[in-house]
Amino acid sequence: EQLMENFLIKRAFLTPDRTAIEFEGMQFSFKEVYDRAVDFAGRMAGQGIQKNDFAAVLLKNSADSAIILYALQLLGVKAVILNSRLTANELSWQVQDSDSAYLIIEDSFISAAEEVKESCPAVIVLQKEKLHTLPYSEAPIVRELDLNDVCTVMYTSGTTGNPKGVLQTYGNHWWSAAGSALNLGLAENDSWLCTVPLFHISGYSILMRSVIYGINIHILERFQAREVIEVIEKRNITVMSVVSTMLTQILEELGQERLPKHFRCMLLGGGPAPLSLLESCKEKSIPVYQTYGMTETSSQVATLSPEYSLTKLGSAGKPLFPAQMKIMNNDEKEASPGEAGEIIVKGFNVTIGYLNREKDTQEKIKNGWLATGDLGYMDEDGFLFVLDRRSDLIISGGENVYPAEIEGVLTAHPEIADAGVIAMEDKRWGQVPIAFIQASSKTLTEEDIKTYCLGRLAKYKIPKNIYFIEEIPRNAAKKILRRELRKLIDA
Ligand code: S0N
Ligand code: AMP
Ligand code: MG
Ligand code: MG
Ligand code: MG
Repeated sequence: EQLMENFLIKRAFLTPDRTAIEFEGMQFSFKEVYDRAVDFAGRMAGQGIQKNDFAAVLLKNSADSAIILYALQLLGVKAVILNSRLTANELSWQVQDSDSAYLIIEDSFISAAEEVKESCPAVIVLQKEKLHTLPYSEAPIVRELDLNDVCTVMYTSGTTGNPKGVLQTYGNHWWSAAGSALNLGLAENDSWLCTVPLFHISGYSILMRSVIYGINIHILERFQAREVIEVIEKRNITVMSVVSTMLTQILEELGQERLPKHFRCMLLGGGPAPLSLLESCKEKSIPVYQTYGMTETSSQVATLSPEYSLTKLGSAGKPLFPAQMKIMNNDEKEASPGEAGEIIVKGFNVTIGYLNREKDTQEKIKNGWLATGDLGYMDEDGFLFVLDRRSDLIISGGENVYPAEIEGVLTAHPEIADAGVIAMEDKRWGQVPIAFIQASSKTLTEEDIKTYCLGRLAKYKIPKNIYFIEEIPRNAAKKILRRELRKLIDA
């Protein structure tokens, strides 16, 4: 046991009057956030939610969504945070896999929730906008939390195609926030702009930093470059988290303008950063901090410190204070400087494993070291350079796309004998998936395939181009030869 006072309770006690959340012209102090979270907790308790239950949440970015997420922490409920870009099929799978007893939704997602309920009839759906009208019951608030307890579950897929629930404990979030502050620094007037989704750790980690540091989080429902620039200026934003797609749009929108002096940190993560983008930011004096992190590390695990942002351009920095990192070469030995290999990480921000997946957990985490599957090297000074993503992973605008998952859906089509998916470079999204199809009928068209995918795959996973070929190249072990597929389009 490692007990600590509930983060929100502690924060509301320490700095009750500081602004905690800004959203659509409204401001909430930590005291107000706490009071509202207690109220939401009471309404949810009235519906039977209890400590240690799993509750799935399907929410948009808003102040109330953030407060509901805090309310679940007050109740000691494990929040299974769903990606709202997914289809009902994909959501149902995660609700079932996590055995969530509750599904808390944004009212506008009601039709998806109804579909989820068809495959998970026992799940109790609670609509966000109606929560405050439900009967209030005095909720047993978890005043003291155990850092080893699971706080959140976020799903990521893998090479097998089936998503796995990553367990994030209170301790993971605590140490992630601490490590970030020890590197980026902390100022009392900090205000962190959150336009990344709260359903990703990129967004959720900002919520945790807000209560742990006592700083304001400015939430936008969606990303829009012009609005972002105005908010940074008018609301005195000092820090913002972005993926490359967002930063590219901010740069375009800025044109000859500059970001104000009070803006001190553009935290860039979620995927590779093109050097040209980093160079343009340098020209425009945008203080970019490249970071490397993942759902399994509860956000950043390495970040470039400010003093190296120019001399080590392109590096994702050094491991944060509470984390360790090594590169393992093909002989499973620690690589020498400059030598490429798999990035492995260890630390209090690293997940304890995958929900109900003992075997996957043991394969990925050995003696506390998590094998990321990503490739990189460290230079003589210990700076990390990420070379390539974990096996086959495609990153589109910060969303992960797994070829195996798409191939599974495609080959289930009666007129598709075999399918292979690879990435194609894309100006807006960085990468997008494209598919090669070995059809078993002569009448199957590109349109048929895209329509078929629509109900089964989130939009960002639907192959942008479809190529019909005679046969999908596979090796003796039946593994798809993606390099051969790539040659077909490069030719
Ligand atoms: C890039 C975003 C904002 C684009 O969304 P936008 O512009 O709002 O699109 P919509 O209006 O919703 O839709 C318009 C059309 O575009 C399609 N679409 C939307 N998103 C994508 C996409 N990503 N790829 C492909 N297509 C997309 C829609 O389907 C729609 O299509 P049509 O018109 O056909 O209907 C948005 O995608 C976004 O928010 N991306 C970022 C997600 C994110 O945060 N990822 C990071 C995940 N990783 C982590 O959390 C770990 C790393 C981490 O923690 C971190 C990351 C970044 C910064 C800091 C950290 C940290 O360590 O703290
Ligand atoms: P997710 O947990 O969905 O955010 O995915 C994390 C993955 O994004 C990592 O395992 C990497 O493959 C990739 N990634 C994150 N940061 C970087 C970076 N700085 N450079 C290249 N790839 C990155
Ligand atoms: Mg948009
Ligand atoms: Mg990702
Ligand atoms: Mg088939």
